[in-house]
Amino acid sequence: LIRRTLLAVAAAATCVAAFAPAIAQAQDIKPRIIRFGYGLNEQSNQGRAAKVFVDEVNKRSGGKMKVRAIGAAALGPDTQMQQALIGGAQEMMVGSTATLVGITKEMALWDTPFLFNNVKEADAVLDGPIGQKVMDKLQEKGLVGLVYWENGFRNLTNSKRPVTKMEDLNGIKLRVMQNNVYLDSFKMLGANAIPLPFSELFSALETNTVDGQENPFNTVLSSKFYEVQKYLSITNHVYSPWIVTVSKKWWDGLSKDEQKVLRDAAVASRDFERKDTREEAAKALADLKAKGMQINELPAAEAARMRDKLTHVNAGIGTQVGMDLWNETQAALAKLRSG
Ligand code: TF8
Repeated sequence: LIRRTLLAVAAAATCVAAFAPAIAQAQDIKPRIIRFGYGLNEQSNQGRAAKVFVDEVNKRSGGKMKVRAIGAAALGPDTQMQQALIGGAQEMMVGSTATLVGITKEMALWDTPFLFNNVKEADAVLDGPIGQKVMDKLQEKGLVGLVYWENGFRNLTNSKRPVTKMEDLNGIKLRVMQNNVYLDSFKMLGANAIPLPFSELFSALETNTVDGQENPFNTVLSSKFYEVQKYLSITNHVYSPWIVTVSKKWWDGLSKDEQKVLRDAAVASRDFERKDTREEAAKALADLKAKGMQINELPAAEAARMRDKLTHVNAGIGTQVGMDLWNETQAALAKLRSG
């Protein structure tokens, strides 16, 4: 009897082992085509991370879920893609949080000048409860946020003159993102701020429709702005996140397993993207110099003057995002800074 039981147990074990792969494959995953739009070109940090997302989704879904990454704003600028996601005409995208402010006002939190002192603070807040809370606000508007990628600290370029003090911005036609905080901030500094979608920026610079723009070093490099901009002034005036979003209409029709594939792949893409972006940013200044850009830092006193001036927009941001969220963020940062 004992022998028979043992045999049965052994047989059962073999059975389980034999069926284990079948069980894993029995995840509820259907063949899916996912259009994933983005605004920069394929050779940018955004493009490289999009490729990682494609591979991760492929791997994690056993090849059933196929992401078509479509860059260079071929599906439209950020704001147009956001509407396509909300309406269910496009599945996914990555873009600036700043262009989402018109849809979800809490996103303006990330536009606060000098909010983060370094990327460690940015990661902690974006990946923590505050970042999640802001991301969850998208759901009421028909979007599901998955992760934040790093766009990076923004710096100023223009074709007129080195900006070494606030007054140098007077009369400079400066393209800003389509967002009231950016508009107010640069008006406050004396620039002639003009909102434009990113997809129109290169030609606007080339034709002198605008004189300058502000973006992280990585983008100045990958979008070849050095071809049409002579001066780069290191201002680090704000840390800019990107956010990976999904059409809620489409997301709600996915199985739990399919949603998990996308979530896990998004996290993997984020970890790659931040590392890649930081490595590129560390070398970018030397590259931009080699391309002929004239680079200047701001004297500490002038940087402080600009910073002071910019803090005038903070009260408005607090009201816009809600004082609870604003205070919670300030408290979280104070805690991070106290070590
Ligand atoms: C900008 C942003 C861009 C994003 C991107 C196209 O200046 O920094 O990186 O909008 O999604 O518009």
